[in-house]
Amino acid sequence: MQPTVTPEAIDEIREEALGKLDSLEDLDEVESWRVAYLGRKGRLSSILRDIGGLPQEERRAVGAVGNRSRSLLEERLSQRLEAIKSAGLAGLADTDRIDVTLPGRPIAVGRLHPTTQIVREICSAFMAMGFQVVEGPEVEWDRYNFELLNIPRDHPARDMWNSLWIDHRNERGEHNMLLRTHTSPMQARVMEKMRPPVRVIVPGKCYRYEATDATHEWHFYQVEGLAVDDGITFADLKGTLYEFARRVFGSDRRVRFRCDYFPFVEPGVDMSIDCFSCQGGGCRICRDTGWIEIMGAGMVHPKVLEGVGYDPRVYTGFAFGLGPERIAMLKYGIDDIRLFYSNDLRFLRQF
Ligand code: YSA
Repeated sequence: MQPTVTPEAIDEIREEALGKLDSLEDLDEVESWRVAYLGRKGRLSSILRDIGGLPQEERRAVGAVGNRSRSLLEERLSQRLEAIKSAGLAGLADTDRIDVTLPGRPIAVGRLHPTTQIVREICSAFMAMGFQVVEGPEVEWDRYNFELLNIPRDHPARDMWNSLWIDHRNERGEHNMLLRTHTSPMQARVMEKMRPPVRVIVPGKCYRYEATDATHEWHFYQVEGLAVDDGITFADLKGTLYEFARRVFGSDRRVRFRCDYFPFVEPGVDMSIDCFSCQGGGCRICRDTGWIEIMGAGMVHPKVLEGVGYDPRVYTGFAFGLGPERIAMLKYGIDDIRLFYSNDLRFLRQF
């Protein structure tokens, strides 16, 4: 087919394009105009492609008209773009302008949960005394949570730990998996893997099927401690726990040890700190005792040592399990443990 490109046709397209250019008002409209005339399939570009098909003698003259027209349209296009951009800025209301010298808006920064903070503080106090931190599973076998701790199936001592059982049974049809009720199962797990000397602390979450009140949650943290070696005595236990209390609470707070029963220690004790709220006088928080219990402890029972293959005639040890939330309550004067996990930012922001 004969090409229809003539200088007149080029002039017509150019004039049409120029005629529209001044009425374009924004960058989108300018872009559409560019595509319509100068784009790969635009009207001017398309017609100029036909120049190659013209006879030799016409090609040069028509080509010159075409190139001039393209250059002119490109030049006017960039002038129009500039005009629109500066008119746009001038037209902006003061509120739309960006003042790059203004200070940035502060980014809301999160913080560590108070339990995490106190767990770290407790771990640091024991690490400074030579303990190493280990962690273990929150879903535990009956064997570790009870049996290896000298609490056989159907032993009444199991009632001390109201348990949340998992629907998993052994070959005799008995439940054998639960959410750990304390961090003590890690005593057996650690001793199975390590030979003495052992000095570990185990922070982690525990779960109990029990009613909540100001000092009891159904899920809470514990930090377990275990030290086993030849020649460890009850004096080491007391010395370590007094030093811990001094580091966390300062030397002014009063500490009380009392005999207590745990099947996996002999002898067993609990340790309490004088109540922050009534200074020992008795109130709702301490249940009128003047003391708040923060941990159970004792000398590791020979049966527990035997159960993991340690010779109790050679090795002795002490262990303890403390409640970080109770320690935070005593340290910061928090009167209800349920505040820790109720997600109230007014409480959490204070730490
Ligand atoms: C005892 C002797 C050892 O050789 C080693 C560890 C232990 C502790 C034992 N395993 C235990 O769980 N004892 S306990 O039931 O008295 O809990 C220990 C601490 O956990 C308590 O003193 C308290 O601080 C915290 N605790 C217990 N139940 C809680 C709780 N904190 C919040 N809510 C609960 N429901």
